[in-house]
Amino acid sequence: MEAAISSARETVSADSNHFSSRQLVEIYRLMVLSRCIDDREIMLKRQQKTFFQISCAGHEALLVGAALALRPGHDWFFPYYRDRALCLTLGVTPTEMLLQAVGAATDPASGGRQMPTHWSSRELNIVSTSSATASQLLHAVGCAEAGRYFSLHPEAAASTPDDYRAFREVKFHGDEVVWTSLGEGSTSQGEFWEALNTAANRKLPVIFCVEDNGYAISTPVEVSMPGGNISRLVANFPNFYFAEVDGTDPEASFRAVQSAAAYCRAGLGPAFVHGHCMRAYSHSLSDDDRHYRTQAEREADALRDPITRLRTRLIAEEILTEEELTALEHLLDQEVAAAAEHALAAPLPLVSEITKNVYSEDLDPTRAAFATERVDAADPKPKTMADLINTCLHDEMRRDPRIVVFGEDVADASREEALNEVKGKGGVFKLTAGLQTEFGSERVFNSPLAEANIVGRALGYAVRGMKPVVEVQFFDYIWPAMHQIHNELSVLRWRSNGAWGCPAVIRVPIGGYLTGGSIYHSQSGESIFTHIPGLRVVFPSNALDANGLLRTAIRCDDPVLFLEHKRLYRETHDRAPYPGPDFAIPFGKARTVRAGADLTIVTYGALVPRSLQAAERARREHNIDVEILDLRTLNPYDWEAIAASVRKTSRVIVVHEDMLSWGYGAEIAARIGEELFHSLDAPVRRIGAMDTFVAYQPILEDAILPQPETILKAIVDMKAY
Ligand SMILES: Cc1ncc(C[n+]2csc(CCOP(=O)(O)OP(=O)(O)O)c2C)c(N)n1
Ligand SMILES: [Mg+2]
Repeated sequence: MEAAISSARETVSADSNHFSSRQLVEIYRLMVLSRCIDDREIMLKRQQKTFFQISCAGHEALLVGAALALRPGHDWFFPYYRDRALCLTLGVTPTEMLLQAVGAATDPASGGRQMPTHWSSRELNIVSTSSATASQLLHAVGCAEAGRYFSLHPEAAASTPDDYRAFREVKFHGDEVVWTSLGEGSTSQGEFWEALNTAANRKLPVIFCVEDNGYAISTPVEVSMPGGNISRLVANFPNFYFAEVDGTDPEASFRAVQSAAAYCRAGLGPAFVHGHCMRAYSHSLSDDDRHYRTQAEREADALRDPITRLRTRLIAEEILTEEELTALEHLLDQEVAAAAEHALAAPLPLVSEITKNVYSEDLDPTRAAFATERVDAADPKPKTMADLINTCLHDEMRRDPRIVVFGEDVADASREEALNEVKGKGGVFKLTAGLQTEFGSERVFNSPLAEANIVGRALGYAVRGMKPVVEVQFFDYIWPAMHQIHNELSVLRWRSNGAWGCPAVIRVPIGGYLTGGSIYHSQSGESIFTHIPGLRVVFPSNALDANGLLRTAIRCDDPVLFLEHKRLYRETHDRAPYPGPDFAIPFGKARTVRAGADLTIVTYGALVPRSLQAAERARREHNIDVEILDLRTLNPYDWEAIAASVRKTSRVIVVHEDMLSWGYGAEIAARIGEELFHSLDAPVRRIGAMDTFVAYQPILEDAILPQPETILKAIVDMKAY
């Protein structure tokens, strides 16, 4: 079969106008092979030997045509679940597909973690995709940007044993295109429009292929979009090559994608290929389209089945006889049956390996190598947290040419010429000030005002081996990116069983105590992110920690959410001199802010200085000696330090700014209760904000957020318990 695919590719590419008889037969073989795998999977599902099925049936012609116009292992692919015929033509084997269907340990795409048809192959540049409709489009955009960056800066591809680059191989050719596809229903997602926006604006070599089968499960196309035709809606996007084709015709599909790829390779911009397919089966095996489509409609659609159409043509043009076709189909069915037997005999995944690849198996950010000494700076003047974050970004960008910084308003000035006359913006909090001026607009640039766009593109950059250090302007507005963070960034490594990783850094100003910050500029919510496996969460409380932890975040191989408390950015009490360009702090190591014998406070962020104030007063006014632990990183967190301190003091309060209920403290308190019960002389206490929003009027804000007085009162109560 591999020989047949490559001969189809060679012969098709040699003559792009019309397929020869031999080419048509090879295409038919691929289309039928795809259908045979679907049919075999359906049978296996009915026998309860597999657990889910969704088919390519009706999309085969478009996808075989498309794949023959592209280059496996050279171009990049962000497909969706219907793209079996595409992946088959690119080189994924029937056995590999069936290994995923049965959930085998040897399923090369995911090791039994993802449903069937969730494609992934490092060798073929097929990046693992999720089930979420349309989120892969932004990854394709970032991937194309990274490809362009490496071709302009090949030196950035160099590796080093000292950081994530040791594990992030870089492949680029300079003329690769990025394929991404979706159903017509999924064009309603905001991420579709966000992806088109950036691809058009930056003239990126991305082919967006809409596989229009007229339905999104049971919702017909005219309900999904005004006018019922996506080509009409996108027609005014600048810089695009557009093609609308009969996706049941492999020849028309091939020509459209070939022209699209040529346009992209020439650097003219992205392409939009709209293929009209049909759905030969119901949406998936969990759906029955007889419940919402009339028989007449289904029969009319069946007349457009691409396999029937090509079969009829092969007979009409006397390329193959009915008997020869039947024999070929039988052979393909046998080949797939053999692949299924192989898959059913394959080893199953080990329960003991469930947590493998949640995080990088290669580079542990808690390791001692990240504990480096600070060096004495020429300038001993203490710097603020804002200064030392900015300095760290400068240092790391000098050291690592793979770092790009983007987000809303992070550039000094998008209109570069303005910088001859003006100082530059560099972020609404000025944390990225001067980066564009020093490193140029290719490495530091403003994104559109769209948070999913920022995080989704970051994933695309990271899978190509780059290090995006992006900014979400306010924690309060991280929610549009939540889908990308939760369903993509954090899970990419696990779902591909370690084949892909996404070591991006997302910097986010967080928190209240701003006097007037109100509901939408004061939010906390870190526990929502510590609840996501695969994501490191960092929350420094002072300038020195922010510098050292950001360096570890940038050099490590996991995705990191780096939370920066706005109120701490320019405080005087938490300053420190510049610690040198290699100062790093390992994750998962708490800092003892104040040693004490009577009671432990476990805290982080803006509650560190407030707890310290309370502890000083407890000492002075009540002779209570409080120990304060600053966790510094929330995932991982330093359980050993907590346990050692609680064993010593036997009393503990967990203090945070976020709301009390279901907050970060609930987890820590529960674990202390479970594991340190016999060391406790009093129940574990928690202090957090009221279970409400943060109000604008300062007297309300003061009452809503925890204050030193609240902490002091709890200390005194606890001691008396
Ligand atoms: C973000 C998201 N919402 C909902 C779903 C559930 N879902 C899976 S496929 C689908 C319909 C997709 O229709 P379309 O884009 O036309 O693709 P088709 O399946 O028809 O090829 C829906 C609603 C999902 N997977 N992801
Ligand atoms: Mg559809």
